[in-house]
Amino acid sequence: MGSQALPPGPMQTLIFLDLEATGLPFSQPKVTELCLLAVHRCALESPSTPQRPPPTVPLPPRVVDKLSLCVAPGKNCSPAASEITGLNTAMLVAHGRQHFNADLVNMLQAFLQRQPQPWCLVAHNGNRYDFPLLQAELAFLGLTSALDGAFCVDSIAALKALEKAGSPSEHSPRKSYSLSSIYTRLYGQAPPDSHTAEGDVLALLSICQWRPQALLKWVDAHAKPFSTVQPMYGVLASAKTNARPYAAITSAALTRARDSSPSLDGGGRRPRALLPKAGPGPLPREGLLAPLGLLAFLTLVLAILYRLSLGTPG
Ligand code: DCM
Ligand code: MG
Repeated sequence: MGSQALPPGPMQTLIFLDLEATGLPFSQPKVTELCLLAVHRCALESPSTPQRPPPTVPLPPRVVDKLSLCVAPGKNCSPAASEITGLNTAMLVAHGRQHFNADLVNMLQAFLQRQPQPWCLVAHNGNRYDFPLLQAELAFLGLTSALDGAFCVDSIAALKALEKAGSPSEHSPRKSYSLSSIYTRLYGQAPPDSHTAEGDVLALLSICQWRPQALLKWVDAHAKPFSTVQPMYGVLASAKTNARPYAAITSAALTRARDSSPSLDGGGRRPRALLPKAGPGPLPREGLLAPLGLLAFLTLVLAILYRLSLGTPG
């Protein structure tokens, strides 16, 4: 699906998304927890639960679908990430959590398929964190197109636009648009359970319920195909050759990619090597083997010649 596709029309389902991970983008993070909360647009257009005016925190819609999972990341969490999320790799492994594997991708697809289309993923700072990180995890499995049916928006941009439209005089470029700052500004209290995937998703839903009609209008106008999101970091070229369109990911392909032998460190194969997007990295091991082999061979030849020369009379 290209970015030049026709406008998709009103988004039918908003899927609020939050990822916790091992660290910040420069450390090539891996996901430790994810939560998706699917809400039909009608729940935002005309709330079924009685809503009191701000600063009371809105009640979430009665009808939602929620998927929340912990994931063994396969690498260490940074101290800062562990501190704020309350998760660490040893704990996730001890609890038998599995890697971000093809089963998980299958589950994401099944979750999406239960929602009326078009779907729009909504994440706070999603353009810089959650969406590229999700793409990197998919690329790591060679399943780069798995979520290409979805659209996505960043709620930071949405809330900036909504606050600006609401009170242009109060708009300041230096205002904080972190999730907890917006939540506190709107509702006069800190969001509960910050930096847990579910807590952040519920807080995100709450701020999006502040001006639901305006939010939906903004989302419909700014939703972009998830396929246009670049992975946060690269994977080795061989992974890209495995990329298949969404519709073509057969259950057989998913089975091939599935973890077959969960191991102590959270289970499963290491599908792809990570490759930084920029900057010099270590030489691939295959590239060193040829010159090392040649060197060993020449050393052997020299040793044999030396022995022969010692054994030759005169
Ligand atoms: N993160 C981090 N250090 C911070 C803030 C965030 O390493 N100071 C990483 C770890 C979190 C992830 O970003 O799991 C997502 O952040 P958030 O919990 O705000 O969604
Ligand atoms: Mg979070």
